[in-house]
This record gives sequence, structure tokens and C-alpha cells, in this order.
Amino acid sequence: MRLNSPQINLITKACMKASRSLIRDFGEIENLQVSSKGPGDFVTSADKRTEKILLEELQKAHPDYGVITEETGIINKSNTKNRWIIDPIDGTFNFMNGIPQFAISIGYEEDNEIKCGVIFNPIMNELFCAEKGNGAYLNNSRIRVSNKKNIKDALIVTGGPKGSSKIKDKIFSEYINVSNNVSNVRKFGSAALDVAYVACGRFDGYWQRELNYWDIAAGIIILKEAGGYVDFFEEDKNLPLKKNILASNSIIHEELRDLINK
Ligand code: 2AM
Ligand code: CA
Repeated sequence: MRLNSPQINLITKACMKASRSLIRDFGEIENLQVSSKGPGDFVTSADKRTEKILLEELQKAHPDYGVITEETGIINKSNTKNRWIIDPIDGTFNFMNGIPQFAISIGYEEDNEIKCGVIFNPIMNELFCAEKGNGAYLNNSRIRVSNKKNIKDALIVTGGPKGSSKIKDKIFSEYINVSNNVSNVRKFGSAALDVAYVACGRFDGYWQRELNYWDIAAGIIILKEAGGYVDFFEEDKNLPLKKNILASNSIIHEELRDLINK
């Protein structure tokens, strides 16, 4: 692999370290599913434990960097020059149900632009990473988006609506529009991995509303460096961490946008 900035090395190392306890925790899930209490509290503590390890590793190297995390929130708020964006377990429902489709996701921002990122599925042992200007990788192989040109042949992935969504009807109607005009639509339950899968050509496009920035921050640079295109729609300036994402191999981007807006 030819990525060698100090930041990519640091986030990769932190990911590998945190993943060791996360793999152990995942192994416990099966036992907890049959217990009367269920795995809910355990998953919350696995999430917190993972985040704690990541924070320890990253803050040891750069105590002054800003951090946005799912569990803790914002740390060193005034530092927007250097910032880590962390989701300790993306795909929490999958994790809770013993489904190995979840990931640790860490992005690194300089002056509000993502410079590098890592998305690691510790169960499949798939590490997606990228650094601005130096390409995107899955483990040691360079990755690239698909070459699919015709949206009718495209395999698209999406997610949501979440249980509390107030726009479920809108999301379902978008789903129908897209489904009727592409080869097929999947729902895999981890936004970070959904973007990574577009980056390596497994899917041709992805859209999802009502995400948080930490779900997809690392994915942005991985997809761009793999030749894809990503943008956000219907942004709310008062809620900069809330995101509606559209990501694709770039060729089908406008057609996918038209299907969502139909
Ligand atoms: P999470 O697993 O870290 O919560 C599932 O469609 C994707 O949407 C996951 O990446 C999930 O991240 C994300 N997501 C964000 N907010 C969510 C919510 N309130 N409920 C379910 N999934 C959510
Ligand atoms: Ca998430």
C-alpha cells in the first residue's frame, strides 16, 4: 500500500487496536440474543469501549485535534483545522443481531476537507482506506468504482428510513421510483460500508437520507479516490452534521438524482 501520511498510519493503527475487543464483543452477541435481557446494553458498552480505544490512540498523538464522534460528541470544538470524525460501530443493528456487516469508520479533516479515511470491517477483515491524491485501497489492492453506464443495469444500495423518521412516505416513494428504474436495490445496514462498496465497484450507486456526518465522512475520500462522485442534497444549514447523501460511480450520478427527485 502506498498511503503513508502520519494521519492514515495513525487511524489504521487505532482501528486495528480497537477491532480486537470489537471482534471479541461480536462473539458474545450470540449468547446474549437468547438471554432475557437481550444484547441492547451490551452493544452500547461495546460502542463506548471501541470509541474509548480509538480516542486514546488518536489523542495520545494529537491531544489538540478536534474530534466529532457518535458517542462522545464534539471535543476541542475550536480546532476546525485538524479534526477526526469517528463512528466506532457503523451498522449497530447488524452488530446487535449477529450480522457481520458493520465497521469502524474514521475520517481525518483539514480545514473542513476530508484528507484521508479508513473503514474497517473486522469480521470480514476488509480494510478500505484512501488518502487525497494517492488513491483508494481495499486491503493491499487499489480499488475503482464500476464502469456501469446504463442506470437500468445498475445495482443500487440504500438505507433507512429509521424508526423515528417523519418522512417515511417520502423515503418509501423514492425507493419505489429507484427500484422501478434500476436492476435492483439492496439494503445492507451500514452507511460506511455502503459507500465503500460503491468505491470498489460492488454497487454502482447509493443514496440515503437522515444520516450523520460520522456515518459517511471516511467514505467521502475513499469514494472520491476510487473515481466516484459524492454530493449531498437538501442540506439544512442549521444542522451541518445531518446528511442526505448521493454517491455513485459518477457515470450514473445525474440519472440517479433524477430518480430520487421524481
Ligand atoms: P449506526 O449503525 O452507527 O447507527 C443504517 O441504515 C445506517 O444508517 C447505519 O449506517 C446507521 O448508523 C445509520 N443511522 C444513522 N442514524 C440512525 C438511526 N437513528 N437509526 C438507524 N440507523 C441510523
Ligand atoms: Ca453510524
